[in-house]
Amino acid sequence: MKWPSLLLAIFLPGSIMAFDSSTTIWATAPAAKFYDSSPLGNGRIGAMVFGGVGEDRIVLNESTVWSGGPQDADREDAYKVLPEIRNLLLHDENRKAQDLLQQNFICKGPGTSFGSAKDAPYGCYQILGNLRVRYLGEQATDYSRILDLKAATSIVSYKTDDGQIERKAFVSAPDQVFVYHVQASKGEKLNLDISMDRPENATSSVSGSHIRLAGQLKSGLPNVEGVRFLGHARVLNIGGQQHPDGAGIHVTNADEVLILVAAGTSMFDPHFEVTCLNQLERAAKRSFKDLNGRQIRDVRQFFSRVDLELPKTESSKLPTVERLAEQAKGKTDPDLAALYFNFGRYLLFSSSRPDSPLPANLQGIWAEELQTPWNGDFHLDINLQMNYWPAEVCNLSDCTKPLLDFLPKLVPNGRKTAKAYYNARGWVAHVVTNPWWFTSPGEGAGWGSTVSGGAWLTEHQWDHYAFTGDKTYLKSAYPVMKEAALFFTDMLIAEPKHGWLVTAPSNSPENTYIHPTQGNLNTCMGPTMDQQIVHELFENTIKASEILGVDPDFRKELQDKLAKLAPMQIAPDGRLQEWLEPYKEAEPHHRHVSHLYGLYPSNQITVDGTPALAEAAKKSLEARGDDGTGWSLAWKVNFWARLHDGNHALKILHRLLMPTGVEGYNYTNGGGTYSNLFDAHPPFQIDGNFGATAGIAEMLLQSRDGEITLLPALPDEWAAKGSVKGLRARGDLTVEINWRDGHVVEYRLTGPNAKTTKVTFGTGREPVKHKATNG
Ligand code: FUC
Repeated sequence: MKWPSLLLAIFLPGSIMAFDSSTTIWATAPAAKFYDSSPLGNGRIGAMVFGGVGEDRIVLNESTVWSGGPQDADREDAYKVLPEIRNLLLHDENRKAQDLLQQNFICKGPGTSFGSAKDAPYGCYQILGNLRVRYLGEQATDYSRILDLKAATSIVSYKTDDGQIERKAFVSAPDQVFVYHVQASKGEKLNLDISMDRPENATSSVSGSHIRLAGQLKSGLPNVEGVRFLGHARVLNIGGQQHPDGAGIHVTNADEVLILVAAGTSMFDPHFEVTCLNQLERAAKRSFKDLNGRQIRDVRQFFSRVDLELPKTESSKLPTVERLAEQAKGKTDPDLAALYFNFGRYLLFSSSRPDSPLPANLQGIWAEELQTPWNGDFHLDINLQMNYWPAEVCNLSDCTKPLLDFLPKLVPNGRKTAKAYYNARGWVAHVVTNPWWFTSPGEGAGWGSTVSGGAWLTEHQWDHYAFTGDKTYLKSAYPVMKEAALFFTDMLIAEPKHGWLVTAPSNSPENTYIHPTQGNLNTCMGPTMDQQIVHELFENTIKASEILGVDPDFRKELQDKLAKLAPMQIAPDGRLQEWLEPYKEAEPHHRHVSHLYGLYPSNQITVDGTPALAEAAKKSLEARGDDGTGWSLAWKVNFWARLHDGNHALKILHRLLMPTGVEGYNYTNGGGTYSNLFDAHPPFQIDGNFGATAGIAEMLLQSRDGEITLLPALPDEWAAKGSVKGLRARGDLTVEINWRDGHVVEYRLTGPNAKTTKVTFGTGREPVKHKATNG
């Protein structure tokens, strides 16, 4: 049974914890590091609560705290070397082509500064600052720190010599402020010092009950103003006194303290300081009870859309970090997967709401650093897309809005880049982008010239339509898809052996092949992932033009070119080929598995539709191995789910849930999970959380046009008994499934339109074909 979240407020420290183990992250100590702390967010403001006893540090974020600025990074004359680059590729002179690319076909200027752009034009996502609450003279026993996902609230409680303290924190979407409330029980008094700080580029000032942390970041560009930002706190107390000074606000002898923090930047709001003040003043008029009630109601409308029940075991009663450790030792804990799944949904609606100014970045909205890893940007060769994989299937379709709104804004720069490098119509984005819509190739030819980054994003436009059936949306998205397709109609060339149409130049994201005579290289033509993405883009654009009844001539052109695209190939060793030629890869266990894009997220490869390709994909996957970085593991969960091998998918999920202490950069393996359930690339990167959340959904439900499969990859460990409610299938359907002993005992499809859907029971045990009418 589910415990109502209100019960959380009344448990006594020291008593047996009474909470729902699939919706609560529980620790018995304050966070020692950032990766232990509790993430909170409202889609724009993020907060990480450490819950320390002597000092509680709260790391504050705001999603538009970005250094850098709009840079002109296109080389206007790059297209002049394109014929020569292509000629070299057509004559198998790939090394010379890659050298020429590096000289003439990368971006102008420093590009991403190789991931260190804090003070450079590309910029990076950064921490807003720290809020610190120092508790004077506290001794704590029976300490507990929980993150209640259902209420999106962190609750810290402990006993003191004289009573009990309870602290609740959340970031309110309705009130647009971070709320931090401390309550002392009878007999206990609160003596606190409150301050704000940031390691650089900011000053903090105190006035009355207000603390302001204000600053400006570097744009890295001459004559361009860097983003200005503000964290503005207001302190309110019941009982006791406030004493402001230069360092902060000291509260003495209070019974209850409420700290509210508004935050904003100049990126999209020139009046952000006034906006913050207004938000603060409005929130300060409400009682904590009122703020809390509004928070719970708001979060419920997102959280309650899906409910997953997996078998609970003795492990469910343990603190989260111990659950991770026990499972790593082999203890069964299916309910931990449900918790991880719920946490992924939670992270999505906490970092990406319909009104978020930017999509969730590499760290969602939770950075501790000034120089975030990989600039905390939007990588387009897997990472940004993976962030949104769970959105549609997990019934958070509205949370895709920041991504879907961001995408058309890439188009103007993307057109310029398409002209400058390819003399092509339409638009293109390469491997990375930022809030200033960077679309040029990266500064390294090897990795920077992936040409399908923008096109991959358009898949999310189509999928949004496929899940919702929203034709108005499709109509608004179509011009972006069309122009992405237009780019490729100009950009594709015929390769010499078969006359197939291929992208050139490009690469298979970040992977290196061994050329038979020219050593290790990246640059090539027609890498399999590009071909699959272009295939899908053309197909989706064709379908969209038919549905909308527009562009018959262009549709015909796309149909012709679609038929001529290089197909997926099976290499002599039986694997799906990653490149146009059957090259070997330099790193057989490379984290990117780009050529299996056709298996997931696309469904060009399916177990029943294309069994030979599915078998080849399986061989590729086996060769890549079961290890990887966090997001790589998450992708593999989805692959094995699509191959209908639930036990293998679960094996990878367990690998991802291995506790890790590794914090340096690791490019090969070492992926795992920190004690707060954040994904470790390492370091922390949120895509793995989102990718695995999608993977868990994919184990339970898969859908294509007019067709759904229930329990396609149910692992033995989850088979005994379980249920899932509220998942979404393509075709505007909401799905409920109950199972026992690996078999569906009951299911229900609901949707607004009466239609017939082919339902397959895909446990792999007894596939049965059914027809179901909605209702
Ligand atoms: C790509 C990946 C890395 C990392 C970075 C943010 O470069 O290959 O593993 O995820 O993006």
